[in-house]
Amino acid sequence: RKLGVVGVPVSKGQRRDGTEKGPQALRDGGLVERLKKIGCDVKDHGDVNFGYLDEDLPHENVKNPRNVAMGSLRTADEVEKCLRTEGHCLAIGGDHSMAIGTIMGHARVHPDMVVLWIDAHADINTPLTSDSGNIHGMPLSIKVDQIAWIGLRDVDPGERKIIEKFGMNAFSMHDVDNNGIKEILKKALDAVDPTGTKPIHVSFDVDAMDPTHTPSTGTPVSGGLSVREMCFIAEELALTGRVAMLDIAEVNPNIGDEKDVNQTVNSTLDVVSRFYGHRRQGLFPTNYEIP
Ligand code: DIR
Ligand code: MN
Ligand code: MN
Ligand code: MN
Repeated sequence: RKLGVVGVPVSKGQRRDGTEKGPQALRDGGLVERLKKIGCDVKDHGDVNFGYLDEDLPHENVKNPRNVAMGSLRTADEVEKCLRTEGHCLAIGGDHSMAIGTIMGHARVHPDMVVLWIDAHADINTPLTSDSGNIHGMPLSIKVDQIAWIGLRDVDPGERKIIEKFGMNAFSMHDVDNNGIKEILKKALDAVDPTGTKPIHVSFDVDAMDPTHTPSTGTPVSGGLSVREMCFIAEELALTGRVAMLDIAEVNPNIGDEKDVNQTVNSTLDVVSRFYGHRRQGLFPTNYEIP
């Protein structure tokens, strides 16, 4: 199957440098080779230009508003082009403000798409509810019923208030512990796509996983999803055949030592390949015969 890769090297959506190196770390970890090996016809579009303005004063409490906004528009254009040519787009970031552009680009191509946000954080702050002023905590400020979360365990008071006020579909680690990942994934999918017909946008912040698997990330929170639970999510979603777009956010090679970075990249790539058909039960190429 055809798949385009777009690098989104943004780091101005949060306070730590390093996520701009996420796309290269994932490529160096063998992303494209791994996808080709499982039969994907991969085209790497390279990185979106995140050339930064030097002067970017905060707007109220929001940090780097111009840089993030300009990069997001370029991201949206590149994602739109990719989806129109390859039909499937994998966006590798970059902090999670990358999703402003990827969702914008995706929505231009599939206005009926729904979002599964897999993250320790809800990222639905607005400039009014945000304590940090970091845009990576705000990319979802516009969506209401086309989104479900899985993996939450660090939700700000204003975010919780928004979720309850609008009756949004937020599944925390408590829910995963209570019902198991299979049931929670089903609930999340039923909530956003009851007819099972819509294009799916998966936005995967690697801090959704436990920091033992993905230590090199800016805001780790203990008690996260295991690689096994993430692999299950990815395999099940791959079986729907409807994942049009996948974001990988918040890999930060500046955090931790070399071992931490390798661990983070490898756990992430193990999951990514499951989104594209690499099943734990095993695979064989078409026409393969036992020798
Ligand atoms: C926090 C942290 N809720 C904020 N958000 C993070 O800054 O708005 N998102 N880390 O991934
Ligand atoms: Mn291109
Ligand atoms: Mn996030
Ligand atoms: Mn997060």
